[in-house]
Amino acid sequence: MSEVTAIEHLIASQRRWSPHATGQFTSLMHDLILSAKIISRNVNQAGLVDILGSTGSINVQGEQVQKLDTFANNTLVYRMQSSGAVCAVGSEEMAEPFFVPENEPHGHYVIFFDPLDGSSNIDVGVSIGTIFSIYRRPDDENYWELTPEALMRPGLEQVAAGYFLYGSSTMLVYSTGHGVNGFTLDSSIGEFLLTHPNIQIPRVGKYYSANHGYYKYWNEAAQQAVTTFSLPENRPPRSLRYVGSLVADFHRTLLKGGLFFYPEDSNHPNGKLRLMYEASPMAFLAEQAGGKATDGKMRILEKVPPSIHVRTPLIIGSADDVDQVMEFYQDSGSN
Ligand code: P6P
Repeated sequence: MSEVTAIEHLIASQRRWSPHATGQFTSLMHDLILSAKIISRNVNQAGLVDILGSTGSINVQGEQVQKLDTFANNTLVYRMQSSGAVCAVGSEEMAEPFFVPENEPHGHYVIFFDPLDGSSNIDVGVSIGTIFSIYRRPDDENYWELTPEALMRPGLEQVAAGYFLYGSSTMLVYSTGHGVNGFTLDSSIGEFLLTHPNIQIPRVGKYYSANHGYYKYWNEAAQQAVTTFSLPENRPPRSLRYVGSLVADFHRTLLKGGLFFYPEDSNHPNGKLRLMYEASPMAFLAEQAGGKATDGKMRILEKVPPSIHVRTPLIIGSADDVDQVMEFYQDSGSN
């Protein structure tokens, strides 16, 4: 297979699906990819320079902010602001979205990201990642009337979504609504090359992924649903795989099939994962790859967020596995 870079693949895709593209999205993706290469470099050197550990500050989520979290967020905000393709940026690390001043170069895209998902794994060398979700600016909003509320749109309206995975290799997996493609960073030339064209998630997988430590906090439907994977009556049990980084757990689910399961519990009544920059982008990818994503009551992509940091339960992965879990939610009447 000839070497195809991520930008070459994007331009070819636009020729087919978006012939009137202005180049703004290409510019955005170029600067997003550059940001990820910079973050990847620092993640891979983290053990060698004094960048491990916490800054000592607490973010809007009430979580310890790791030094790499701050670096990743600052890198992304700077590159997105200077791309000229973006009018607003929302981040897990920022209480409110950043709006590009009207007198600075700006474009019609809005981007939300979790700059370094899985940060609790940074110091122990486990895969972490950057998750992104891209919308077009609401057309009915004049630039000077852009407000955080105007940006709260359902995941169905995403124009693109994906993630960078900083693991055994650095990967980019994303979709613009025409299938899901994976690219692997070839550090010798500094390019992401197409390695996983047209990813399709198997209808049934070998694994399920959940934090069993919270079992006693789950409602009965969630407990029964997970038990059907761990203690099935008439077939071998599924293997449990749980990394604790959504990007790593979802990437395995996307490629190998299975179920990722983070339901609400008595400590997280609305779930733990954030809708705008974790669940929605992963749901966009899952559905583009033939999978499903729900909160136990409704399709993730149909949820209208009341605010940027709203949380949601997440049941995502192989279509048949998600359907099987939903049977327990429907039987229990908890949907
Ligand atoms: P728990 C990481 O902090 C994260 O936001 C996701 O990446 C991950 O899937 C989840 O939280 C892990 O949560 O409660 O199992 O540690």
